[in-house]
Amino acid sequence: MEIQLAVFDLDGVVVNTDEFHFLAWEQVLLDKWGIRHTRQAEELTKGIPRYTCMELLAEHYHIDASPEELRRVADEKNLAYQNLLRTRLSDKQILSGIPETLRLLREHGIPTALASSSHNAPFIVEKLGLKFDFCVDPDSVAHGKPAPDIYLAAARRFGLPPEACVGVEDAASGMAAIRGAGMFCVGIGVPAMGGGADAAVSSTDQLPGVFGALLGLPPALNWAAGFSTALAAPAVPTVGTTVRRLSHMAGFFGDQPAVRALLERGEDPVIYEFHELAAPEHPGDLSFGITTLYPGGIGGECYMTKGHFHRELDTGEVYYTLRGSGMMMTENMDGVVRWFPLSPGSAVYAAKGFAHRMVNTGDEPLVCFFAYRADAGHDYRTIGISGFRRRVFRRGGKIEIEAAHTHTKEEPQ
Ligand code: PAN
Ligand code: ZN
Repeated sequence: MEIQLAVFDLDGVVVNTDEFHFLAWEQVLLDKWGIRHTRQAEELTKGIPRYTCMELLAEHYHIDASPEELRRVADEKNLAYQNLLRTRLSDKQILSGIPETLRLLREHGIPTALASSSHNAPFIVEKLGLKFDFCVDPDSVAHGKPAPDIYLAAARRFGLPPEACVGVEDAASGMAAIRGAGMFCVGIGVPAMGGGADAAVSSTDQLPGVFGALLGLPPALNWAAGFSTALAAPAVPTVGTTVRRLSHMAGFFGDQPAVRALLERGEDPVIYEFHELAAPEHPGDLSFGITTLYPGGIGGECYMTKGHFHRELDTGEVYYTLRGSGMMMTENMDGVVRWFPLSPGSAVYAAKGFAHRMVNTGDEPLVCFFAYRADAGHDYRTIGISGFRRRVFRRGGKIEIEAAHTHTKEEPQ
């Protein structure tokens, strides 16, 4: 799909004011009926309009009150909630990944709308300085969620068909509203895992990645949030990022005049970058990360990683391709050459004893996840001196693998 509008629910998607709702109910239930509100009972109220909440709580706590009285107390709860919003709302309530998501959409000229059933929504976003292009007035639509009305109203405001819009929700009723409207549904959390969403994520910090993919951008990985580890040490995993430009690997490409010409012109393109968990260098640990190798070539030779043997020669490595197309070129000390295609969804095993390098033969970034024994170490020298026995070219859209003239060892018989 080509995304033209992003529509967000508020609570649980953009902000989390659950604690304020809890405190407000706690206060009115105690003042009015001397009831001690529990977290368990609060669960009944999530994502539900306040009068219905009050009815559910009255049933739960066996409250004997007239419908009018219940409505009055529900209104009092709302006043208590608004008071908390006025006095205690801060950046802390903004969910992680939201500012980045809104910035990303703004940078790409995609308008944003808020589709919240809450009348407090405009106040909340205004106070937090969050910018949305439009906020649907819940009173302007005939039916609340799970009816699609509020999402359809957002699309109509921008004159867009629902198929060009993406909706984001954390509750089942909201996801039903998005799907009913015919929009692409991004679901957050457990309710989204049941198959009700077109894209399901476990938390909002994955939203920049989802929208990045919808915008056709290469995966931008949030390493701090993307690694879940239970390492003994370091307790907090550190992630190392390495960027290799042409100047870091000038001698690796066959066409040396072309390399020199580029560098002399002041052009020093990024060839690849990788992010890796700094796991303890212990044989029982695994190091893992992601490499992004950009598309391009020097004198027809495709961009590639430097490539290396592992210092502990007897250690293998797994590569899993997430995006792009290319190949894994490998060779061992005896000159046995093996190469494997890399395409999304395929896993490649670089066997122990084989030097390995990624080569991007396509038009988009080649992104691979890798994992290897954390104490394996990297020996760039051995293969760096002799060079790989094969070079990969792309000429006129055709991929050609050639024996390297510059290779200093004898070809195998
Ligand atoms: C990978 C590579 C990464 C970068 O993590 O280190 O793709 O390639 P070079 O190390 O050849 O520059 C790996 O194979 N680790 O063992
Ligand atoms: Zn390796």
